[in-house]
Amino acid sequence: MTSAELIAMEEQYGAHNYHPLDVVIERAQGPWVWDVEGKRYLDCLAAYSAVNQGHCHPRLVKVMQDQVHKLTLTSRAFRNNLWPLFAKETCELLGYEMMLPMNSGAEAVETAVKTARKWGYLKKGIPLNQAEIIVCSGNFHGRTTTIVSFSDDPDGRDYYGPYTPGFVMVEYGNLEALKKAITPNTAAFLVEPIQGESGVVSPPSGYLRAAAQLCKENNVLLMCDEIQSGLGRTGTLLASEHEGVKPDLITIGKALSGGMYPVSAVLSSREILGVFKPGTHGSTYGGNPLACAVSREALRVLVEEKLCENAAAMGDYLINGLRRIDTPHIDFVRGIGLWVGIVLKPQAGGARRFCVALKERGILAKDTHTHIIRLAPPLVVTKADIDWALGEIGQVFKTL
Ligand code: IF1
Repeated sequence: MTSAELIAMEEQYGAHNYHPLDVVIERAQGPWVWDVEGKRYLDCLAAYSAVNQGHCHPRLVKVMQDQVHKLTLTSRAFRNNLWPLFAKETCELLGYEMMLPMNSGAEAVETAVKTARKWGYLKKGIPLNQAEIIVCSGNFHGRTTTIVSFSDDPDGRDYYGPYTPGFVMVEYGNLEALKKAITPNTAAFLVEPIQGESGVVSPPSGYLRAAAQLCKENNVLLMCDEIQSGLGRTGTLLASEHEGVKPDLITIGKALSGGMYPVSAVLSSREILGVFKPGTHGSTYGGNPLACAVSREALRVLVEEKLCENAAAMGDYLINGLRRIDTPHIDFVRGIGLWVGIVLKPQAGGARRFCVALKERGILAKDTHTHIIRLAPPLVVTKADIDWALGEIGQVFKTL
């Protein structure tokens, strides 16, 4: 079937909760994808950083294939031989004592919210049902009814009420606002070290470090959502490392399985995750052996192929190259590691038309917040790939 036929079918039978670019992808390898007509594109979204290791990484494909013949799901009613190893290796790699496995990112964030509340009542002594969690403006943590309850994005939030209470929003990057919002009932501060959906927005330097200190002084848990920022994207295993911060709790997902399968987790201390007793939380697929097998390998690939280092080096190279593009349309380029936002001037006519033009030239990128082109290729991209992409991007800015 042709792209046009498949697009028409999707529009007829698929709910319209997305507005994808009109490219119908059929296969992929590393940072490259091919559409049904055989045209090749450089994937500069990497499935929102889920395929940091590159598409269809041979080691991940092999592990998936091998494990699928052996054991895929036991449920947590019984033990499996891989969950202990996945838990131990992930805790050791990221420096935490304990881990709770889920599937989607939203489920990991829900787990973090539950952890904070329960810790607040059982350990901090907050009066029952009074716990508050502080969140940031511009946040994106997922799409469950509770999570959209503390979003300020009208598209993601409107008409899904009644909303879950217990969340207080402060301006992202504003330390004074955070200080003012903390009360004796504050259980946790939930924050993305860098905001993806807002167009790769870093808070002022020192913010996360000072926030961590504030949390410590007030016995408030610092919970960092590293689902998108973590696992190499910014040039380090966790984005919070850039500020020398070790959060009390982190959520990870996306690249945890290298795009093979939804796997997410919450990592924290024994003291904090110890609030969960048998029967108080769980998931049918959480910690399943197929997920454990592929995620163990996905983490090994990150480390052994030095993908953090490559993200840092290639990210600098990409950002510098973009800053040299001579065009009236670009206001400025920002980013960290291989996570880059090209912020266009208002008169450029919006980022979407640039993304459509980039697609025509073989580059897949996603616009965000109207005026920002986001580039976040798999961390396996090479200097040659980026040189080629810079040439094409330069041409797009010349012709539009
Ligand atoms: C969509 C954004 C990216 C996340 C953080 C939790 C989740 C996400 C920091 C939930 C998910 C995605 C999902 C995707 C769009 C997207 C996104 F633009 F909306 F913000 F990546 F930039 N925490 N991010 O970024 O994880 O439940 O989806 O596994 O269309 O919803 P999930």
